[in-house]
Amino acid sequence: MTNSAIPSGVDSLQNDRYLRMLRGQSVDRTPLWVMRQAGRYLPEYRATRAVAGDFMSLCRNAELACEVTLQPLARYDLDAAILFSDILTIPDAMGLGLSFNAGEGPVFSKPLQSEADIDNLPILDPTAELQYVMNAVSTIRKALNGRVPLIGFSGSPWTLATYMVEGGSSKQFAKVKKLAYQSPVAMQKLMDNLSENVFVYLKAQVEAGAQALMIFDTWGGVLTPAQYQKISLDAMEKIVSRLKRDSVTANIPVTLFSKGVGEKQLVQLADLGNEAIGVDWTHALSDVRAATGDKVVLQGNLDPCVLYAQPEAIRQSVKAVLKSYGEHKATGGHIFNLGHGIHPDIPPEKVSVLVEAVKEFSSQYVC
Ligand code: 1CP
Repeated sequence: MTNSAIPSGVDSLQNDRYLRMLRGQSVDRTPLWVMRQAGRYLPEYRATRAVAGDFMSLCRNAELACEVTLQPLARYDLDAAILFSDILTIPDAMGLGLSFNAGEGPVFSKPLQSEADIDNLPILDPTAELQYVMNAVSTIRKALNGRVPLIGFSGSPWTLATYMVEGGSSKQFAKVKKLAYQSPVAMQKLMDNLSENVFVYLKAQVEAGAQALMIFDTWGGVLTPAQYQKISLDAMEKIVSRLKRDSVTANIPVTLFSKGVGEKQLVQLADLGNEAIGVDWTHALSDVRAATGDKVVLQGNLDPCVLYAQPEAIRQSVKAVLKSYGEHKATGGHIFNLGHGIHPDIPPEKVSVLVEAVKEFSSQYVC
């Protein structure tokens, strides 16, 4: 399925606030979406997941993946939808044996254990092993019918590598960092393979109907500044430059999100030809804005734990994030989001408080 297969005109965007911000056009208020907006904090998500059986079956079923993508939009006035899928679809398609055990994170039965394992990694055909993701994208795009734009995504090569080498979630990242220090050549081969795979995967998502892209570098912050540059940033730079040189993806806005990195690293991340960067809650948007000089749009950065607070405190925190970014200029800009994904035990009503507060307080800042 390609973009041309989607009836033109049928879905000219009714709400294009998110894309306008990324293109440097004027908006009436700050655009807003919520990382992990479809997920376990919503009872209707838990119900659909139970119908699917398990998490990967939900991702593999285009109709159900579409249903959960649209669930948060039925509750809240959000300005973008994000494909319901996971970053671990790529290593799963490579045959690493992904499973999600109840109450635990992801587990790979065949993690990368040797240089030979890395040498044998394929370049995937996204219209073969990952066709189910593209089916979900085109199904969601049709169902949205132009209501809001659809964001496609991937993990960054480094963040994917952490799961592939550790065999799942990690606290210390000792195995993957050991690989980086002991076998830098093998590490580079892994980054090169994943850069290629992420590029073709994101391009295929655009061909299937994704209107913006985001790369999640969730574990960029566990690297030293030098390694961050050499390993994670370098791989993301290759992907962005491929996307910007390809006629299919050249005009698709790209957001890069490295969680847990310092301000210098955010400045580097803003300099790869991408339109936006994600900012976690450990930074003040005012500092990041001053450091990046309105070069890119900043997305973020309310602490997800603020949603545990009482409604009035949430409203004040939303105000503080908007004020920290400050008044928009012709370049740069702000897309409101959390600084990381919403926690599964947040009452859904708290998200309404957040959304209404962004709508109420943000129009004074935009241009
Ligand atoms: O139902 C369940 O129990 C599964 C929980 C869940 C969900 C809802 C997982 C497993 N993935 C997802 C969906 C998901 N994952 C989305 C959907 C779109 C949305 O935002 O609404 C996205 C964008 C992701 C991306 C993702 N998966 C990231 C990057 C973003 C981030 O949150 O940092 C990462 C690191 C993953 C790995 C992953 N998948 C699932 C879990 C529980 C994890 C994290 C494990 C860990 O902490 O290491």
